[in-house]
Amino acid sequence: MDAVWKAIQDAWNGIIDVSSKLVIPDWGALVALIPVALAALVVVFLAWLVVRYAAAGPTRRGPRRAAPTPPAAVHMPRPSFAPLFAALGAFVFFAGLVIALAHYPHGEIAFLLGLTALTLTLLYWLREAMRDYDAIEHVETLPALVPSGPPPGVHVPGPSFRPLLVSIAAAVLFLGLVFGPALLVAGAIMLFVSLVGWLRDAGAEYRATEEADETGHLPAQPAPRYPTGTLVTFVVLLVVGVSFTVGVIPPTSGEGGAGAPAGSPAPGGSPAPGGSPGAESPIPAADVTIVAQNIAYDVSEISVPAGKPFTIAFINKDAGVPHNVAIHRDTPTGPEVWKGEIFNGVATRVYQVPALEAGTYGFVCSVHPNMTGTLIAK
Ligand SMILES: [Cu+2]
Repeated sequence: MDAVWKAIQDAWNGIIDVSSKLVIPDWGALVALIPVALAALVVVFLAWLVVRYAAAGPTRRGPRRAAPTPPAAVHMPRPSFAPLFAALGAFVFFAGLVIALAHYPHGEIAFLLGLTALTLTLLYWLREAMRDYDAIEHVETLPALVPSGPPPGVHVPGPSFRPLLVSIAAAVLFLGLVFGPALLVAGAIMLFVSLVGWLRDAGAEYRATEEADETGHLPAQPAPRYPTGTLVTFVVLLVVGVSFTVGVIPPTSGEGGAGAPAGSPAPGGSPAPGGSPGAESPIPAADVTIVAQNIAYDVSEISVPAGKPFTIAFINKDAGVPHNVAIHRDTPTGPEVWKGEIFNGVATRVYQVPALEAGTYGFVCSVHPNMTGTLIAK
């Protein structure tokens, strides 16, 4: 009788299992199907287009267009395969580069072949262009296209180096965002200097325009002096910023006085020299390692040394799901002793945990109370 009951239960569980797959879709798999669906959509659209085009009557195809004739004095290059060849050459070049990098250090031949192909196609284009050039009827004068000045009543600001200076400053500022605070500060000072200068220029220009309202005469803006002083200042700032960023100044074993503000950019700017080979390892060195996957820890019990600080390498393998490790007295529901930072997967943190008295603790995810384990300090 029990066996029959068991069979019925199994069958029912099977039905639930299958229906749950229909009711609760696997979103990951569905998302992965989106490109396929898009490709199918494109194919259907193209097929529809071909059918419609084939069915369209001749009148709907538009009148035949006359071959374009360029206006006088305009030279059109003759049709040429050179751009197509050059594109192919560029493709071969980049393919060679990729292959060479993939087989480093043995793939130079692919790179050289690609380079040769690109060079040959570009030379072919050059020859075509020179033939074109030789075929041109040379004209001595070109029509004047550039007007000598603005129309009357229109004021045009004078030439200025300010936009160039502001661009340089902004570039340094953005480099600072990437490489560290020293360059950021240099860029900010540069930006401030160039913007204040621009403001001054604009003020002077505005006053001149106002004066012109009364005198009826607006003097042309003089050509600006070369901003030698500003550029020298920029170079000095850039050199100082770069030196701080790469750690040239202050000397690493230098006096403590200058170390505090400058110490921070140096480690951020360049990775620790000794750490690069070991840093590749996916599991960082720590006293204990805990993995979270599918909203569960991989261990149910861990042991740590009592009475001294220790480290937990916590690997969150659930993409986009927040987890952490918190330590509670006695059991996972006891009073909280210590709480690690909550962070989204996939990511790894090494927690620095302060010393615990010997005894039994529970560890738990602050986000998912069902993720628990036992921690023994001894
Ligand atoms: Cu969790």
